[in-house]
Amino acid sequence: MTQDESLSSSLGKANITSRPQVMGILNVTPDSFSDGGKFATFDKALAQVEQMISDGVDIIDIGGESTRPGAVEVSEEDELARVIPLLKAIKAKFTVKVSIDTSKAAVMSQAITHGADIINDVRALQNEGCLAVLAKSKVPVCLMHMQGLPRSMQENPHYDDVIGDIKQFFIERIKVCEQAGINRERLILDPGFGFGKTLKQNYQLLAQLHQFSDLGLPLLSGTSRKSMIGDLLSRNVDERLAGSLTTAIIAAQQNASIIRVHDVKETVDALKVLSMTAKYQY
Ligand code: PT1
Repeated sequence: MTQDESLSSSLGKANITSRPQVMGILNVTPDSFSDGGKFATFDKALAQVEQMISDGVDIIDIGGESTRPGAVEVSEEDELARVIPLLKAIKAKFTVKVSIDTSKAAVMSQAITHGADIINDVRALQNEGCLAVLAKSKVPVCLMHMQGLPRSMQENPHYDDVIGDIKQFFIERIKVCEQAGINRERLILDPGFGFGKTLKQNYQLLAQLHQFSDLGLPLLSGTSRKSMIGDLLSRNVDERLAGSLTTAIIAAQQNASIIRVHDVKETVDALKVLSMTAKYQY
């Protein structure tokens, strides 16, 4: 492993000369917003994982509950049935890191038992029992900011100061985690693009992502194919690649450690070009 590779493979150390980790999205929800449920079946999901690995993915993010605007919650039983067998199969077949996108304590618990490398929670461990499950483990956890809940979060987002309010939320959640016995060193922060934010607020957050760096924790950025791109450009979900790559680069330039994307191959290429160029900037 080269020095750059070893740097970029350790969470939190990413900077503009060691490119961020690419997290590839694997939706196993029948209503997933941009794959239209294409990978809803088990074999297709595994084929998708294999493709993402050959495209250079660092982490596979498995989600069994859609959290896009308007989505409704799924039962624990359904979510477990979608996520756990797939996690087991991926762990048995590949060596890639796996993140589980869930807000349910029971899913977190079983995921950790079956080798999940990261827990990714859009509700930042605020649901019953989540803090306790994480406290018993050693896995890193992503705390995402959301205003409201998926079903209605886009109805009327409001902030006094979008950056300041989200930073305050992070400070409070970090404190709660530490008090529950989850070390600060395990935490990853995500401002939650599209989760109760207007178009303008999403772009303010993207432009000011570096403002969260002083919390001293790795940042995750997830903008891939979202409305903030589609609404700005008047593009359907399958026409948002250029916009998505641009947001990935903007996040990477501000030291994001993990970029969550649908288009792994294209994002890895873009980030390699950024990284090569950054070596010669001073
Ligand atoms: C995210 C994220 C996620 N996004 C993390 N996990 C989704 N850590 C699922 C739209 O505006 O950003 N970070 N898990 C997907 N959610 C959305 C939200 C999908 C908004 C689409 C939109 O189009």
